[in-house]
Amino acid sequence: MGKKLTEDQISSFHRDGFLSPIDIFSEEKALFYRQELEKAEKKWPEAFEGASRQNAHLCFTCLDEIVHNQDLLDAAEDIVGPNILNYGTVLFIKEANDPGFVSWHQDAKYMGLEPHVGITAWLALSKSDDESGCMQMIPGSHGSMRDHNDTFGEKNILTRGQEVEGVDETKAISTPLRPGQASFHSASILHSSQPNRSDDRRIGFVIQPLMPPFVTQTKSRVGAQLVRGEDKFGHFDTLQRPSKDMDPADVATRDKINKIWKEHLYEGAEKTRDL
Ligand SMILES: O=C(O)CCC(=O)C(=O)O
Repeated sequence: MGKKLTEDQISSFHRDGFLSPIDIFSEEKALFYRQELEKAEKKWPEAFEGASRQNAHLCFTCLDEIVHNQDLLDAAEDIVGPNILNYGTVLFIKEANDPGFVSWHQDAKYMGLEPHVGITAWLALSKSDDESGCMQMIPGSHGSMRDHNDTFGEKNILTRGQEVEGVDETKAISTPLRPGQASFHSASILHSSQPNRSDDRRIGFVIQPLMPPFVTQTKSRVGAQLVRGEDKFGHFDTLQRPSKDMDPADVATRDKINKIWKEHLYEGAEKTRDL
């Protein structure tokens, strides 16, 4: 038994490249976070548009609290080890009956982080199931990196609309979650998600990746947060936690980090977009 995960859960993560579901907090607590997030969206709509959906945890205390949730970090520690950096976050929100989708891809392809040992925690703040477009994974596909094509598809909510062709979708496994549950996936697992055909928003808060501090950024220096243990390597600048929502200094840090992410994520692409 690990701190939170059983031996079976840990070995199934390593075998399949993902693990789901993992209980992190109650539905009531998830509803509280959803309400806080939705209040913030009403007050500062621009803080959730385009590229600002990235790293909102640097500006909003409710998201920062989730990133530092001890149950989440106990589960992550069982896979990543006792020293954990959080590289960043992305809000993947699909509105009710939203045609937005995510094509088959591997997160590690464009991030520049080596080696690919980090995990993504995909945390549900609303119900995520086949109807609302939950995450789908190809078990065991994390062994090698595949070629990706940039589609820049209008309804594709990935930065470049990047896509791996020829994925055998008959092998896909859905990872339905109730609010307050998470799935973990390897940085190199093939995954995707379908449009939201439900009448409610599908809100995924993605903490990506949680990684040991020996990981390096091969493109250019950027920041990360030490969320557990110690960092003896210093490969990343230290990012502070917000003490209140939308503090101008925190907004400036978020924008600086997102600018670097944009350079990394669009490296070699023919064009960029505000995603
Ligand atoms: O939320 C989604 O549908 C996709 C998220 C994703 O690609 C990821 O967490 O790596």
